[in-house]
Amino acid sequence: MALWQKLARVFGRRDPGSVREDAERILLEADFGVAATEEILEQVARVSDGEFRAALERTIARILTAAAPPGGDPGGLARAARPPAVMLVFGVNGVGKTTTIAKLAHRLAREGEGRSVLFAAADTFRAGAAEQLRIWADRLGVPCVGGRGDPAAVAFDAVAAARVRGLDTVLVDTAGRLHTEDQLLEELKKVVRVVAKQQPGAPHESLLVLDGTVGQNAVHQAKAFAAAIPLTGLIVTKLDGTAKGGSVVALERAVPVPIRFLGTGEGLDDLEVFDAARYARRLVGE
Ligand SMILES: Nc1nc2c(ncn2[C@@H]2O[C@H](COP(=O)(O)OP(=O)(O)OP(=O)(O)O)[C@@H](O)[C@H]2O)c(=O)[nH]1
Ligand SMILES: [Mg+2]
Repeated sequence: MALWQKLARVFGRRDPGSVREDAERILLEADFGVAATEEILEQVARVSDGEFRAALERTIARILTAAAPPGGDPGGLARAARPPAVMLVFGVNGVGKTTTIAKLAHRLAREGEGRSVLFAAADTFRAGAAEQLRIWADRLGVPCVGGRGDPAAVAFDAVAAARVRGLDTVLVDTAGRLHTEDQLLEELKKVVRVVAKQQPGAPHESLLVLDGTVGQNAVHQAKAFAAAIPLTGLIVTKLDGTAKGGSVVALERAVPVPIRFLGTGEGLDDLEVFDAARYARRLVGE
């Protein structure tokens, strides 16, 4: 059931006593989180009965546009004045990093973009991680380097390889898991430092992938990564078949980083450019 269908019943009641409490429960159940829920209820309380729906949609859209994407277009992935553009993809294990990298490469190679991509398998922690990226690389016809050794060294070699081959974009797959979160963040910071020294303007994108079905956990991850690494965008995955789309709003309320893409399935085409107004409309429903 769309959010509005549930909320309309609550707002439509004659007895205003429990309206706020019930509306709050509905929003929290949809993973909006406490901060966004409070902001929404505050805004909605200011309008008269007939305007609830519009106020709800407007407030959600405003939260979702709090951080502006570079160049105003969430789907526009950075280009480098001096190629290659280096795009680092981060996130904890299992959120969809490797799949998202394949989707991004597919998008970049398509007509209109026509960009040449190289994959860097800098997840050298988990056995099998590089192999998974290689399978995507073969399917997409994209070269893939790395797979062993120090992740920062893999990223460095990948940038050098892209220069030699005249390729314009390097997509770096990183580990989602180490023994501790601190260790993981330190390792990723090192990757950032190394490519920044090597290539002017790098990393041109630092994208954090988050699983849209894990609620408050994703908010915690976003805060931890955003505090450690300057991020240029969030990508929220697994939004197909979840009734909990509020997590996207909770995330945007929690960190000042624009949402760039949504993952809506396991296939190469299941990547949507984020559109705040459309998302708010869809989330609220008719
Ligand atoms: N339904 C759905 N599944 C997804 C989506 N994105 C990724 N997946 C699935 O989630 C699982 C994990 O995806 P991976 O791309 O391997 O995730 P990862 O972050 O690289 O995982 P690690 O390398 O283990 O840290 C796979 O089964 C993917 O097919 C999505 O948008 N929707
Ligand atoms: Mg992976």
